[in-house]
Amino acid sequence: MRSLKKLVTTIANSKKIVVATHRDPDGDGIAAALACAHLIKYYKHRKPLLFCHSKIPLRYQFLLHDWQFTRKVGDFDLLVAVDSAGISRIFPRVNEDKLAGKAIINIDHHRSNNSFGALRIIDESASSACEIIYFIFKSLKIKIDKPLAEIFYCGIYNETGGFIYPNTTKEALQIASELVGLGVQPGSLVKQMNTKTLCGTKLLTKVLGTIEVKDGVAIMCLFQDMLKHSSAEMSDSENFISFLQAIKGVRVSLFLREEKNDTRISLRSDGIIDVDKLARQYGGGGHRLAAGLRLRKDIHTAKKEILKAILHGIKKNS
Ligand SMILES: [Mn+2]
Repeated sequence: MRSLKKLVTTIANSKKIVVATHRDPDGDGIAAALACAHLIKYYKHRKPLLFCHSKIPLRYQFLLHDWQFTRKVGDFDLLVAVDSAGISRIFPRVNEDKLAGKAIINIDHHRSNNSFGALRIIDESASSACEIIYFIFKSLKIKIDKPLAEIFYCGIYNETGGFIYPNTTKEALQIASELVGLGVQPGSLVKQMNTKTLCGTKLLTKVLGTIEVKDGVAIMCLFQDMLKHSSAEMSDSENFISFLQAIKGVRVSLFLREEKNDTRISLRSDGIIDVDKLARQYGGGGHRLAAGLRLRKDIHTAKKEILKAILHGIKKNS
């Protein structure tokens, strides 16, 4: 409760506010930023700036209505960071001087959160960043209208993989039910969110062609030329990894994406290894069963290195 009072006074005392989510944003990160922007607009009667280093994927753009994210921040005195375990997840090439003297509010649900910022509202047991912000709205008794209810629903739906991941808690389902009570129509909302482009679907067929399964580990790669040949975008591949973890006998999934200067790696586990711990050894992080990292190495070297670490972890734990 004390942190909520501080949250409200910090917002009230700030002039230029930026709400930021992590790069390569997922539905929870985008929705959490939008929900926070609504909260700030409620108190300040004007819109804060919304920042994301990456482009917002097409399938989430319907949530924006008259909001937009910018990829440049000017001067500000308050940064509200959501769904981000560290500042470097928001600003990849951060200049610490730029943040000196600024107020920072850190709202997150990642265990790997490195506790940046003067005010931290971090709850590892929350299903999603959206769940934390939903409870902030409830505690402050701020009315949630239908567009905002849709934002919360999409965030929680996305982070729980459509209410199937282990973070699908009683609270998550209860909030979802309350949101439906506020007018959310899950069927049409989820249809909008799950819409795929033809290019994205063609990309999927190419990426699925690379699947290998070895000793309970499924591996899949996305190469730059696949993007070119299918005219798809990297963000079209956000949920591709779910195909790996669904394969019978697979305990850990490794999805590697070749980017311009590095390799982006997503990991999933059934619990046999803690992929958050593994990712953290390489500067990444996330959750015990789902995490990610980037390696400044080519995709083939990255694959060898991470696969070795996974197999080592499995051997140690079995
Ligand atoms: Mn999240």
